[in-house]
Amino acid sequence: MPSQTIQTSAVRGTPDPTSSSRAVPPARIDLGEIDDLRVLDENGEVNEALDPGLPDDELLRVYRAMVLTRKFDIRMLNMQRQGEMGTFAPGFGQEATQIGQVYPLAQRDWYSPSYRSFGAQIWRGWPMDQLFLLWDGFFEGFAPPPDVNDLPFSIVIGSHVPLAVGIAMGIRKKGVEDAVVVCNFGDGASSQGIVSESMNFAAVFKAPCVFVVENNGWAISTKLEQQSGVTELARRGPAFGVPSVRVDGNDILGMIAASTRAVEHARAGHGPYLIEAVTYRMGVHTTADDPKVYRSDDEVRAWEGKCPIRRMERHLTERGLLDAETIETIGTACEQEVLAARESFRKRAIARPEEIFDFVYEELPPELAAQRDEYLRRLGRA
Ligand SMILES: Cc1ncc(C[n+]2csc(CCOP(=O)(O)OP(=O)(O)O)c2C)c(N)n1
Ligand SMILES: [Mg+2]
Repeated sequence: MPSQTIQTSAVRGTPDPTSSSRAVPPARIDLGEIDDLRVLDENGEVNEALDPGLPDDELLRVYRAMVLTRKFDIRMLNMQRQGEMGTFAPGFGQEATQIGQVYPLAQRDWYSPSYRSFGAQIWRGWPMDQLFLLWDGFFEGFAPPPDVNDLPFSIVIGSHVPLAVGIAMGIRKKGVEDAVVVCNFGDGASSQGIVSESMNFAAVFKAPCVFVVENNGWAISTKLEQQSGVTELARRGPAFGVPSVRVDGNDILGMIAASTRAVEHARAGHGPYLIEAVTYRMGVHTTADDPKVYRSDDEVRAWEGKCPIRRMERHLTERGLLDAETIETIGTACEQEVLAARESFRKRAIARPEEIFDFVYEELPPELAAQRDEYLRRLGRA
């Protein structure tokens, strides 16, 4: 990405000695150079010089992970529309961003995600039946599985970013291992003050934390341009002293190259790194949203041609690793895996309505105890 300058308009209230109508000359802000990264273009062509060079079985593994993510996504949306699932945040279109950001992590590393991250969570080892439980409101869905060093995701946007930096500081202070933390958040979250504070703190104290801002252009119905003075969000990093890269988030190989570079940097003790993954949310913000109200069909159509899965399919077909039959076989196997998880979820999803009284007070106040008794009577359970 070339150096960019912004011209500011005249500063309001600046005294002009010669004329009240003459504006002061606009100030220029030099935003400096930022790396722009794309390995796999929309036609499936690879830039050999930047290719992270994954072996064939790994290429197929990341392709399959993206397909599984999409199958899970579509199934969960159908379940929600049929009344079997709670409100959730689909990730349709952001599969490469998801898988790419956690690809270089080892088991000892940590992941602190926001809510649109089930693709990465599945890659990290979260069973899909547990993720179904989670989105259907069962609290046991939230607990990270044993041996998975993840935090439960955050819905309060930006709130999990300082926690990620805190974990990274803990790793650094203990000084016993070279683990790193990856933390993702959206373009909207990036405007929260706590995200800036976290990046600054991480830079000063060299916390081994990789920040991934998933720039999908929208924070619900708020366009990026309406909430950020700089729309290439990677440009924020250098101001904090955080090396940064802007990557095509629909390019799985670009994402893997960027996150590998960032994780190696943090692991080597050089401190944090910022990845801006430029992507697009193809579907609804959550199942409670209707994006037709605020964005055009043309905008969505323009992104259809950038589909991360289609692009990888073209590339792997060109390499002789996929053909129509294997694409079909992988798709069917992923679908079967999701359906098996749904069966397991259905067995476990036994609602316990009385629980709503259980977790606020250690000892229930008398008026709530009375309400509980009445509620249970009405449910026919007492
Ligand atoms: C602190 C806070 N304010 C407002 C909300 C309501 N809210 C939920 S998602 C969202 C938009 C977030 O957009 P972005 O960070 O770009 O992530 P995306 O949903 O696009 O992945 C908002 C405002 C919230 N969850 N937390
Ligand atoms: Mg967004």
